[in-house]
Amino acid sequence: MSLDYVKFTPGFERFMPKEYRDMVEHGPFGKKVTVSQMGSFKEILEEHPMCAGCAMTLFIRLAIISFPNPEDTITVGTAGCGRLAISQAAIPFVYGNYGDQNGVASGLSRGLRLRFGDKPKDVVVLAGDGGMADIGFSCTLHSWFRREKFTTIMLDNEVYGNTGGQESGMTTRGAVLKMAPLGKKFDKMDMIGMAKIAGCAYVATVVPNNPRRVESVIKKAVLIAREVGPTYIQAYTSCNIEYAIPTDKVMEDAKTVEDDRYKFTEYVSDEAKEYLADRYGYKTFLPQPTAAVKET
Ligand SMILES: Cc1ncc(C[n+]2csc(CCOP(=O)(O)OP(=O)(O)O)c2C)c(N)n1
Ligand code: SF4
Repeated sequence: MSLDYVKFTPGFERFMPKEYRDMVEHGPFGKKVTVSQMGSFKEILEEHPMCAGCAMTLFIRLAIISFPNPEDTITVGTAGCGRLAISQAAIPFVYGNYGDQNGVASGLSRGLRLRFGDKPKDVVVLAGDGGMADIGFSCTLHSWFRREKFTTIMLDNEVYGNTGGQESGMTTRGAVLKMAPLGKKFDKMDMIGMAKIAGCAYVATVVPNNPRRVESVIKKAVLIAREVGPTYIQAYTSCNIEYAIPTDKVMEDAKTVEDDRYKFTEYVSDEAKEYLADRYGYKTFLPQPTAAVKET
């Protein structure tokens, strides 16, 4: 985990596979790339076996491009569709039992801090709504209550996509799915509210059809998790298969859902605001001068 693992051993350049040479020469490691430059550099995640048009894949690509230091980042995941793509990425991916991702990430993050001290090594959990809010719920919540310093990103497709359409706690009330034919009887879980109560220093909701916004929230979440506390991003990443969304309408659906019930929200704790402003120059978080009171 450093720039060294994406460098050639002198004298071996020409023996390396083309994919590897491309990654070293045209990849994002050690450079600052942005989502606006997509298509002009070799991405850490390019090939994957997910369904055509899957919004989750687009979101994962955007998220990985947005990592502030990809060469110093470890992703953690679990069973579910997302791992099929994340495990193809050219950065380390830790895969445990279904639902234990925030427990694994807690140990990993602590271990990396002991081993590398002040040099930031970012730990980012990327997992589905079932893995995070259902079977992994206690691991998720307890990691936040313990104020573990890493980022948790929910790939919220509002269904168990990988196993063919069971309802999850994040499915909306009334939704009819292949394996929930009578419609879900309970409300979508308020993981955003729970993240705030449990002590996350940064909490945001986002959809993938606004790449610059995705980039902005991922960067802030990862930077804050380095020193301030846990951060949580909940991303609407529709499952076009289980919700029968035509491939060419996936982004349209994301926009409709965003306008309707998945609006962009961002919560930044005061400590996190101060940290982002002081350490990383986020001027919007600097205290604003109060307007002079006009004397009458
Ligand atoms: C302990 C355990 N129970 C069940 C499974 C089967 N399983 C694999 S993926 C999955 C559901 C995934 O749903 P979600 O976490 O929402 O992710 P998605 O596939 O929708 O992205 C289940 C139940 C498993 N792998 N391990
Ligand atoms: S089943 Fe759904 S979430 Fe999974 S890869 Fe296919 S479209 Fe994406």
